[in-house]
Amino acid sequence: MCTEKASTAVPYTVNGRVHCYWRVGSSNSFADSSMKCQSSGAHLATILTSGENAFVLGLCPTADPRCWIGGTDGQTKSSATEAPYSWITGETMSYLNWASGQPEHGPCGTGCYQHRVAIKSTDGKWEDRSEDDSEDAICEWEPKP
Ligand SMILES: [Ca+2]
Repeated sequence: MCTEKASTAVPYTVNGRVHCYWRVGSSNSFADSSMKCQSSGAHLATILTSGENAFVLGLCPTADPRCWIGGTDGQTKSSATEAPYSWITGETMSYLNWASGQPEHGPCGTGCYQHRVAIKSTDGKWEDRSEDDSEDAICEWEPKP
């Protein structure tokens, strides 16, 4: 079922329903990664449980420092405002797995602040990063029952 969206897609069951996940490689900005997922009818992965976090972590190669997931505070990089984080699907960010001291909103250069969420390949903890960072990304698709 999952491979109808991507040849490498693999299933994981969240709250009783199978979701499909795959990695988009070649390193892209958050926006480009998000568009790549959307072009397959998917979205950047949203993580609701520790089990789902561990599964997504398993798809992020340890050769990379981190992979994009679908968390954002909705601010652009020039904004110093720290807004509440949520998932791009509108799902509430209830399960949290921030790395120590994160999110700290950067900085990422002059007038640049971090507002997008990536999962660290080493330990599965989350960091906020600049929207322009080049990272692999994890897409998620929820098939209709
Ligand atoms: Ca950060």
